[in-house]
Amino acid sequence: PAKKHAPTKEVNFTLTQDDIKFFTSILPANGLIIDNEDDLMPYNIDWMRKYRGKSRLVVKPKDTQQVSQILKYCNDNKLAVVPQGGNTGLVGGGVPVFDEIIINTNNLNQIRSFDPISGVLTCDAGCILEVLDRYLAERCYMMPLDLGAKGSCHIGGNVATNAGGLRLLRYGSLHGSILGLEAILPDGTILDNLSTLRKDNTGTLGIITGVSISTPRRPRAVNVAVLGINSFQNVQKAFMTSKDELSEILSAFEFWDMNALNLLKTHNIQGTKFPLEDHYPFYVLVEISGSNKSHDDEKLHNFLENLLTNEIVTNGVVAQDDTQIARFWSLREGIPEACSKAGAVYKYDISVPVPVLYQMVKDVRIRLQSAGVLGEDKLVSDVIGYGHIGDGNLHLNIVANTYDPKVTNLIEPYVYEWTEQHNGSISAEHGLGFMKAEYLGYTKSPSMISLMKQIKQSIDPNGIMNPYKFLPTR
Ligand code: FAD
Ligand code: 2HG
Ligand code: ZN
Repeated sequence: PAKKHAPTKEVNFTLTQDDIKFFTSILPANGLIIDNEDDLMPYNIDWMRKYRGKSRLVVKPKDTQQVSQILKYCNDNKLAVVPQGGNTGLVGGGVPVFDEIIINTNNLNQIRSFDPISGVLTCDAGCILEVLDRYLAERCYMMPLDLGAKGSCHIGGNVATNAGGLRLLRYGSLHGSILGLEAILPDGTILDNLSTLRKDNTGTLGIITGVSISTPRRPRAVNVAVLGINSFQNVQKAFMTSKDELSEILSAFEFWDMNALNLLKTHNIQGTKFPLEDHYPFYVLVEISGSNKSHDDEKLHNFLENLLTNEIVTNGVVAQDDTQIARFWSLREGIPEACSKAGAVYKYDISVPVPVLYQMVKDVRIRLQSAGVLGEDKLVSDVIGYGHIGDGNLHLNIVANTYDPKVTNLIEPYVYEWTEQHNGSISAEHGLGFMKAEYLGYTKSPSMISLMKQIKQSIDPNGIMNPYKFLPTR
């Protein structure tokens, strides 16, 4: 992609025969990939196909000791590394920029313990989120986070990015549920349960190998409604009403716009059958989770009736069974996939006060239209707004045929400046990664950045750990 401030390579890396000898001596044949371009490709390129590195080596350690040995060797020999989980990150944090060695957590996939009384789960960092949730479901518990990438992302990657997701509204920030971490520092030191590492959410200070997490009891009664709404003003009113009327059973409040719906239909995501027939400017998915099905469903029905009577929503439907609940959710969760089908997608993940949240989408549309790049057969085909209203988190997706510097320059730094002017954050939940490293100044003060650089320097003096990410290089 076009980068205004492309980094220059800082840490040299030439894979020698001695290096290969070392890695093959500690890892089994299925624990590493060397120099096979086809096999390396899925690890070198990110989910959006936007960031592509040229690593010649992927290592897949199977335990903490191996991660420690690998990092010690890399540090001693000044070999740069990038930690990688499920590679579903959306800011280019988990793929190499140049030829850094990829340390992938696929083989760190053991559940270590679960205590059914406290609900505390301890597991390897490479466990897949959905696998953990299924394991917990059998024991009447659940993971305190859920996101569209659950089938691939690893809990270590979730913790490293402090992923938000679809139920942050109910269960809070993931870091609030993390009780302890096991992590390896760049020099190979194993830190066991060091609580200060709770704030190591960048993947630039160490590699998480184990996670201890407090999990909530799985609610017995869950239901979902989808609403069709005519204005963003009314989306906000519906949110306020949901807090009033659903209060303790409210577990998600998500929105998307009509453009997102059109894209879902165009790409027929999951054989999309939409619950509401007409097209509305905005859609909202409300989820409730409680313990008394008939009582909770009655609350949801009353809530919907109240919204309809007061003309806050134009239409609405409540799911009739678990299959419908899953189908409603698959619409919301399918939007990133639909956006990625067109060829290229510019993703911005911003926090702003809810009243101005959708204004960003409108302003970007106007800007791209005035520049003559938005429309059918133009560089940009669509500008989509969706996200987690409950958390004041907008996902702005700009759908294009290809990543083009002309488009990039129209959007960046415009989007970041807009966010700053509206007292927001340029990185609500996806992290900074490679994408936003040079823009950290929009979110943090110079003194804060300087302190962060000092911390990084003291823990990773050779700069081997995920270089070019998170912190500005200049
Ligand atoms: P990767 O992509 O592999 O890595 C992400 C970052 O973490 C990189 O910087 C990497 O170096 C670092 N890292 C990975 N593992 C470790 C480790 N063990 N130790 C140290 N650092 C590590 N995010 C949200 O917040 N909310 C959402 O709702 C959401 N929905 C998504 C939906 C889709 C369809 C997709 C594709 C992504 C979504 N994401 C969402 C992005 C989200 O950040 C990731 O899905 C997830 O948290 C990353 O996990 P991963 O294992 O794939 O990490
Ligand atoms: C979501 O909420 C994810 O679906 C992905 O955070 C958002 O792709 C995006 O922009
Ligand atoms: Zn999100």
